[in-house]
Amino acid sequence: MTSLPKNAPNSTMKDAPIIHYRNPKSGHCHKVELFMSLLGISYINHELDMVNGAHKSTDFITKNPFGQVPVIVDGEHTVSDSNAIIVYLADTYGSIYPWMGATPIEKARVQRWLSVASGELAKGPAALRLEYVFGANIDVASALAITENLLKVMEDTLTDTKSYLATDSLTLGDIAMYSYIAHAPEGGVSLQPYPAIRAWVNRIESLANFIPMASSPIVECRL
Ligand SMILES: N[C@@H](CCC(=O)N[C@@H](CS)C(=O)NCC(=O)O)C(=O)O
Repeated sequence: MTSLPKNAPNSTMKDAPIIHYRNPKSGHCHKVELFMSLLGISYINHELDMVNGAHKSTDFITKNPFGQVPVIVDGEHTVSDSNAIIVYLADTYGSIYPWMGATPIEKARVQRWLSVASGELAKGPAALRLEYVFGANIDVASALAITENLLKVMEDTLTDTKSYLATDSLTLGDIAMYSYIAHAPEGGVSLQPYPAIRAWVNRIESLANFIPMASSPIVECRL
């Protein structure tokens, strides 16, 4: 098992646990939960009954007007959007470890992967999985094309750096990308042709305090 990066705390004292509003099969939520676990923050998962529209209830809309999970409530602060949440957590509980990168160019590289996570990752592998796991209607041809290009870029990046996406150590860029890439086979996307990506997935899964996302059935490969 790999240790947490140097300077990252493995336990953080808090007065009260963070409340995490989530769906257990959401990679956006897993991203948040994984990061809270890596940081050793105490939190409680609150499962939203999304099948019956709990995420569109008046109460939940006051927490996130977009009616989406994840949302966290940390004392007086309510934060929504998975990338916004991990940035908040890193700044609040991440000690002096450079989760967002240490230099201007590193910060730019980390931010780029956060953008990829809400762009290509969401429109590609996450959308393909959404179709199979939740029965969503998506543009499959577009999602497959985006996914193929994304995996090639990631494979080339990780082949060059041989470790992590943005810098030579773990950053929020990796946390933001991990869940939907690791679970891409649930959307019919095989990671077999991508050895550097598979090694990166294993590297993250070897971190102390790593927690997995609930698995869904692996379906026939379409990419
Ligand atoms: N940009 C948001 C996207 C979150 C998102 O798409 N959440 C999905 C679950 S994975 C959701 O709540 N969907 C319900 C809806 O959009 O009505 C984030 O990163 O948190």
